[in-house]
Amino acid sequence: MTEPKYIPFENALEISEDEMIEHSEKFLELMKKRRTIREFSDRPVPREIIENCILTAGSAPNGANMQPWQFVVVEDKNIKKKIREAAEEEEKVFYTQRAPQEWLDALAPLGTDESKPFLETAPYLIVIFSKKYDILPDGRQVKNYYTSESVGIATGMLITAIHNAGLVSLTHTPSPMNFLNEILDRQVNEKPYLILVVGHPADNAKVPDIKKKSVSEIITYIK
Ligand code: IYR
Repeated sequence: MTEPKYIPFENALEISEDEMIEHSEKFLELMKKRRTIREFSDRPVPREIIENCILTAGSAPNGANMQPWQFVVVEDKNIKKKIREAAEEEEKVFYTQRAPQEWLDALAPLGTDESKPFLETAPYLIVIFSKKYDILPDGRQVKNYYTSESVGIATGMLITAIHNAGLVSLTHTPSPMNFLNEILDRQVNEKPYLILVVGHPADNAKVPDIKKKSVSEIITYIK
C-alpha cells in the first residue's frame, strides 16, 4: 500500500464575505446566460481554447483520483460525417419507434428530431468516454470507482469552461452510442458517455423559450 503524502494547501482565495457574495452573483449571472445551442456556425475555433477547457474538466474531483475519462476531440470532416450518419440512424429509430409517447411529449418543447446537421457543421465534437477500468500496457486491468459520477462532474465543468470561454455547446446523447467506439477506434474499456458539440452559434440561432426552476423548487434548507 502507498502511504499518503501531503503538501500544504495554499490556493485558498482569501477574499472577504462581501467579495464572495459578489463573485457568486457574477458567476451566477454568467452561467444564467448559458444555453444549449442546436444551430452551429462553421466558424473555426483555436484548438488552444478547447484544450484549456478539457484541462479544466480534467481537474474535476473524481473517484480515488483515477480520472476515469478520455476526451476525443474530433475536427476531421470525414469522421464528423460518419458520426452524423450513425447518430441520425440511431435517432431515427428513437424518434419513430423506441421513444415512448411520454418521452416524446417531454421533448416536444425543445423541438428536437432525428436530424443532426450540427454534428458536421460545428468545428469540434468532443466525445467523452468513461472508463470503468483502465488497461495497463501489460494488459492488466485496474478498476476505477464512481465512474459515472466522476465523468458527469467533469462534463459539467467542461460545459462551464466552454461557456466561460465564450463558446456554445450541445450535449448530444444518441442511444446506443457504441458506434463511437468503432468510428473512433477506442478500446472496450471506454464507454461513450456523451458527445459535446462545441463552436460558435449560427447567425440568428434560436433557442427554446423554456425556464429554469426557482429557488423554492430546487432548494430545501434544513436548519
Ligand atoms: N437523444 C435524442 C433525444 C433527446 C433526449 C433528451 I432527455 C434531450 O434532452 C434531448 C434530446 C436527441 O438528441 O435528439
